[in-house]
Amino acid sequence: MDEDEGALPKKQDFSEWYNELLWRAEIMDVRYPVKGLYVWFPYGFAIRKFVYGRLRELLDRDHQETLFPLLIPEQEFMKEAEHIKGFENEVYLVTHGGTTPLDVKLALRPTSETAIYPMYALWVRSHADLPLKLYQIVNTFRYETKQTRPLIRLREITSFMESHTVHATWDEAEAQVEYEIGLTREFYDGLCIPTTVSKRPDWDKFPGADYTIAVDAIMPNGKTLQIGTVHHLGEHFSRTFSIKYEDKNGDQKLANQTCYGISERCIAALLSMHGDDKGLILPPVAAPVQVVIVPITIGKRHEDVMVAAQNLQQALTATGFRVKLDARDMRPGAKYYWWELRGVPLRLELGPRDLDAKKVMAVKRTGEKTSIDLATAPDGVTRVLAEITDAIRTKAEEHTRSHLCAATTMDALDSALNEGKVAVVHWCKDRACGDAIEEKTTASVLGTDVRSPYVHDSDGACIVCGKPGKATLIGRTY
Ligand code: A5A
Ligand code: ZN
Repeated sequence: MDEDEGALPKKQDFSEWYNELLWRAEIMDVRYPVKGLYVWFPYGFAIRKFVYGRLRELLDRDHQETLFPLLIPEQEFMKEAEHIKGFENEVYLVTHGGTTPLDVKLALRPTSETAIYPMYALWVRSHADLPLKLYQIVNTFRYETKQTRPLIRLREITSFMESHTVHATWDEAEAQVEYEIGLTREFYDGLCIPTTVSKRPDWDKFPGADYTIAVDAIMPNGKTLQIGTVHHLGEHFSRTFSIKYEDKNGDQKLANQTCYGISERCIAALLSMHGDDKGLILPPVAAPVQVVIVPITIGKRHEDVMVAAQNLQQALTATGFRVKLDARDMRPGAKYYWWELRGVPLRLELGPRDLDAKKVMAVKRTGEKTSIDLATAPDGVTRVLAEITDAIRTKAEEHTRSHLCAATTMDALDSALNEGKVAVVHWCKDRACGDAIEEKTTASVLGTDVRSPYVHDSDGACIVCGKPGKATLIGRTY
């Protein structure tokens, strides 16, 4: 995998660019012989480690991590009516143990409500046991019928973070939903991924939820990707699974619940949002290699330069940076290409002349050069990495802002969508008007109650019927 493969497809040809990048930057191998299942290359898995490390850190503030079984008895799975309706066509069933047909068929979890909640029913006894907030990061299986794509639509979701909380009252669960939205936004903000948050229309909520708040990112081609969802489950599941607690007066009450999920789509968004025609661009927080040192050792001073490069690596590593010294016997240009493709935020070029000037040339993956004093290199690198993060964030924000626009007529909406934009319209929240929008545009009503620095949650006349409506996001989705 090097220059010989020719140039990467341009990012404007997003699908080809994405697929080729996953291969060349060694993120996923798509050759596994089961549809919708993919293999993490070690480099991709290293990115995953940093991204999910961050997610764990955020969750560990007030959740505890747990691990439930993969297999769910079919009859547990079949208890909650809406949940079944939503998932029955997507569930893989284990029917045999060896050659013996199973008395109780076992579902591979598509999500774990029906694995976790029967246990919650045993664990929750009194108000003193609440709130209960657990999460797990596991694989889940969904027999998806839409086109599968690596990191985006999987039949085995390998990195499903699901949180499941239990509360005394509906209002407390609602407060938890708000908290989790905040947490999701903080997570994505750390990855420099701008998001729009909105309340999904009723027909698109999670099966078994009172309501669903979704977090979307606008991908390079203007399609939206749902990169997280928070669900208020009300008493739907607590009634089905009998999750009850004794309140302070000694009365038995049904608990209220939330659940919340993020998958490796977060990595799809990370790679897609920031990359360019040369390859990945990783924000330093998510980069397995944050700094690569390339020694330029043409001529006689090979030894001097190598010693200085090693010292530099040591100083930076001791400060806590993830640093690679690329001493391979390759042309410097080929090394630049290699690390640019893999999204390393900062390259330090060190040659004899730099050494004499006691400086090192710093080349940002976001496209600027600057010089850093060798004597205070850790400070210099700290500063430059922060500038790189800012540049990545600013570019992503500009992309998102420029892909949002308002539309007040159906024709304007249609042409905005055809230009690859996400539109803000006013909608009265009637199903019939929502259907009209979706039929006319082949796009989706993403949601109302929009929270985004780029969109005002305003009132206006419904784009279909003219009755009072609310700001609503409309987009073509993955
Ligand atoms: N139990 C709740 C959390 C749940 O399952 N919610 S969910 O169905 O909405 O999934 C959570 C998130 O997982 C979605 O918002 C989406 O970002 C991601 N996701 C869902 N199906 C996926 C698939 N087939 N491949 C990759 N990610 C998926
Ligand atoms: Zn209407």
